[in-house]
Amino acid sequence: MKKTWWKEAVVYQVYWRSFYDTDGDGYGDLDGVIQKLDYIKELGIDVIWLNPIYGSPDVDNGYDISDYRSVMAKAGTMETFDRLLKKVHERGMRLIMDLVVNHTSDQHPWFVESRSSKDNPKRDYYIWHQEANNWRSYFTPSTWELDPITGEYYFHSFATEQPDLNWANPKVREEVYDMMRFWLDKGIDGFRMDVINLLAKQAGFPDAENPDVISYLGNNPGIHEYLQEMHDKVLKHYDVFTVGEIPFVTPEDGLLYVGEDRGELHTMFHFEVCDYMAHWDMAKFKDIQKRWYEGMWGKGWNSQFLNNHDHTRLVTRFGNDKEYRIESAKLFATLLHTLPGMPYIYQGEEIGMTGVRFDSIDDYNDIAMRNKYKEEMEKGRDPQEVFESLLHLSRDNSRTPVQWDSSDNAGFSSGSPWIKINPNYNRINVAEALGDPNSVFYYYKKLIQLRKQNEVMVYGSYEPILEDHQQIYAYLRVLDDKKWLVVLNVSDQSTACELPESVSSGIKELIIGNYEDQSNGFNLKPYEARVYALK
Ligand code: TEU
Repeated sequence: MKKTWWKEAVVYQVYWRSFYDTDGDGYGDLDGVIQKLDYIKELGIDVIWLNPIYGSPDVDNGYDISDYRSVMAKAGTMETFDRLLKKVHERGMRLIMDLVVNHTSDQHPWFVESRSSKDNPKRDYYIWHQEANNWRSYFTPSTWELDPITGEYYFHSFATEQPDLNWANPKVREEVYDMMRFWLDKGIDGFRMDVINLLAKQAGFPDAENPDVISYLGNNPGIHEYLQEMHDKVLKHYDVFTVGEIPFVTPEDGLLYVGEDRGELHTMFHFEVCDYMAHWDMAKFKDIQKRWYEGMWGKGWNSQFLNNHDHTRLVTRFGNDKEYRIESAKLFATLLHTLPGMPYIYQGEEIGMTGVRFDSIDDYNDIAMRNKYKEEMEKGRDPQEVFESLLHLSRDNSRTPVQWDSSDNAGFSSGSPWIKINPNYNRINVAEALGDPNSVFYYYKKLIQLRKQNEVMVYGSYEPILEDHQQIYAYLRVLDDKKWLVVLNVSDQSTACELPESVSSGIKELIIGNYEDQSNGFNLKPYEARVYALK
């Protein structure tokens, strides 16, 4: 197994607009990230993933880019960014940026030109058809929008304000590669690549048998050639790290993107958990982990995340954010850091922040949710029923501002926050966590330290035990003479855990646990997590 710095790294995702506001406009900003770098360093983070900061009308919170070589005013200036990058490096951390090149904003000059006439030189920077097929987009009932200027339809995998770039056009590819060099030459350490497996489109755009299963948007012929060209023309010339956001794949497909001999990406996120497990499903989760381990281990590198800016906070979605918020937050932290693959921590996860539930659709900002609400309302459905059906998975659930302390606006902003703050900020906040040696924060910090001190957590094999148990998730991690046992009671009930004699007889010492007392043997308390070193 090739050992590398990035395989050993822990990544912290900064959704800057909800991180820390220094100018009182109600949005977080890059100066705010600078001011909190020591906090991130204290946690033990190696890599910061910064969500898009580029010029944008902000229809999809920065994922609709109108100027790839600028910083949107809400975030700051290019000078602020340069200072941020310098200070990240001064602290021995790395910074990766969000690369969003499947689509641009409809305000991007390329699109403004492309739509202006059928014979504009940039017409083929985007995808124009005379007829629409039956495909759905992520955010709208159709992937096609009729443009009145030329009477043709343009293609968009997401919102109508996010027209897809035409990657079949070599001029588009060269424009993107040139932009990537602009940021890499500034010294960034790599990219998180937004829906990077959508770049290639199905030849001929045939109607789908079932347009509601939108996997036709991804993994089409040509995608690997694009990524190998990107690697060959840009990425291999820099010491960088790349993680692809890759929905709709099996481990075998995934390996084609991150196989160590592929010359494409270093690692990836799949979405089998966060796009398809609305609630915790032990059997499904164990199956996912087993398939991805067996499919990729020793050939490619996987990533592990349980929430991000698109998926509601893990303690609300998979844990218990009421009676067992602390315990379940620590349990899932243990899971995240002891499974094979790179752990990604989403801002606020390290203090056990919970998913928010607002009272009205007007409190929600997310274009995905607002579009879906509108679409369902147009079918004549009951407004309250539609609203409630969208609450659990709304992306805004995890986008509320980081709760720094119990002062006004949770210490996030002196202005009016762009989105409401979770009302529980007075008891769940960073200041409280830093003042409590038993907080979720220090538990994450210890797990991260353990990863740095014990290669078995990174390079150890993954050997599940008690595979049919519905409450207990247990597995071994083995590297050379190091053997660790992870035992997790993913339930709100005390659960007896009968370990195989060959395992229980080998227990040497407790490495970390989320309860003080382990005196009741293997009758695990609600959401109890334990990691042991075995002889
Ligand atoms: O997300 C793509 C994607 O897979 C998400 O649509 C996710 O599956 C879905 O939102 C689950 O609710 C990326 C970005 O992370 C997202 O914020 C952007 O809106 C999207 O691409 C378009 O750029």
